[in-house]
Amino acid sequence: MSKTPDYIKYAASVVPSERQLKWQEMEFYAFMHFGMNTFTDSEWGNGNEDPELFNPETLDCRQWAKLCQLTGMRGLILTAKHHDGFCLWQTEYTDHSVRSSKWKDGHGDVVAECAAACKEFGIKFGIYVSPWDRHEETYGQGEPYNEFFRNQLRELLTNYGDLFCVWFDGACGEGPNGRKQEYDWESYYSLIRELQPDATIHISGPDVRWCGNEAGVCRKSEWSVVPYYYSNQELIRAGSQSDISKPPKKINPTDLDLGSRKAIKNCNKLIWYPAEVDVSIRKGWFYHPSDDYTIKPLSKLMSIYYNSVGANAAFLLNIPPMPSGKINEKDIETLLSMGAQLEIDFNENLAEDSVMTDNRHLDKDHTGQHILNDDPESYWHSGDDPEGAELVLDLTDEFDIDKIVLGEHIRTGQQIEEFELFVQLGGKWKKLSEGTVIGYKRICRFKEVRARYFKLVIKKARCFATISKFEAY
Ligand code: FUL
Repeated sequence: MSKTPDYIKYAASVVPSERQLKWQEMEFYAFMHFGMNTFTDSEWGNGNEDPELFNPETLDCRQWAKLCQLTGMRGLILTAKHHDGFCLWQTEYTDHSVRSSKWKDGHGDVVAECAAACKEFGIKFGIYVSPWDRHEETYGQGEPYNEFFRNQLRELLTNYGDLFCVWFDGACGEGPNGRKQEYDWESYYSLIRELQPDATIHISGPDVRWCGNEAGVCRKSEWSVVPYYYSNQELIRAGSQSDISKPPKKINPTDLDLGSRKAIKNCNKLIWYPAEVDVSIRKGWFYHPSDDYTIKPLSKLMSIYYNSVGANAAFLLNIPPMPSGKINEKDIETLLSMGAQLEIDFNENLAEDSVMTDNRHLDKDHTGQHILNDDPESYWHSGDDPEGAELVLDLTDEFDIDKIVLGEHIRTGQQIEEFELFVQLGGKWKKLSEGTVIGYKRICRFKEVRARYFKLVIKKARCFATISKFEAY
């Protein structure tokens, strides 16, 4: 057994927080870009829009939440305030809000309606609040804006029930001659920790990492343990959009590998910073009638799902409601078929009542058989010699299988660096799939086989290997 280098021992010791563990289970959730831009047919407002324009006469947040639920989504994030500064809730700190609109004679509150609808349909609710604010006059003055922003945050964090996340955009289009605001990030974070301790802070925040593009593309290996450097606000801002007239940036090729041995070797601080893939179902983030024919087809959405949720990332899919306050029939149709497809694809886990054997395990409480129950805290542990460890799944009869879902027990860290998956056909093992990261979830897809035995081989791991999920569909 070769000696494990210290930097690998360190990487293996980095574990998720409780709130990150909870967030991992969200897997697939919606973004709702709705606000002033919906009424001006734009993507980035300039902050001078007349609040009177906001008038979603038939706002139906129940329709939004129900659709998310039927699509198999576990949450919804609403743009409570986008870059134009118009607030969808009854804020006390600016009159640039629903209060100054025609809608419900200024008494409406989209955040409240949306939070209530999510509760009713059993999905979690989160908020997007843009730090960049083109309307607010204190923006660029330092502390006065930081105070304003914290005050707005406090309202959102206290008046709308439990939030599963707060999404801070890195985008800023002020340009070199624009107003420059020094955000007091730490004070925003501590307020969130104080008022919503379970909420994860995304993108310009310490808990969930932006995958780096808006095209729905994930890295082949999406590591959860990465250099601390990637949570640097300046770096996130630089990678974010700064000019709406230009297409969104792609992943910088030098940032393709964030967490392999090579990528972390000379790094003295690592963090647990898992990826989220955000993409819009249409061309734009906000609703535009001219985008009605840009709705991504089911095949594209399913492929993004498999390449994000199935590759150790989360999938945040944007669905922009129309000025009426409802979601367009075309989006609904596509999303309902997506929900149905997910139901079909994961209809029955055929590994549930199976037998799992291993060629090594830490102790009698961590054998292969411990994977096959619903308890995520019950798992197989290889012991401290993970390389060459094998798990064999015996379905006890032959079934038609085209997907195996694997997951590490990430509470004890991300350990697996290379794996291979085999099926037994005609008495011989045939390779079906191979990869690097397993992490929280890895869905291995292959051409359907009729088989009884499947084998996972750990080719390389950090200090040990664990598996807490091994499902067959
Ligand atoms: C970007 C923003 O500029 C877009 O308008 C959108 O909100 C997207 C999710 O993030 O940075």
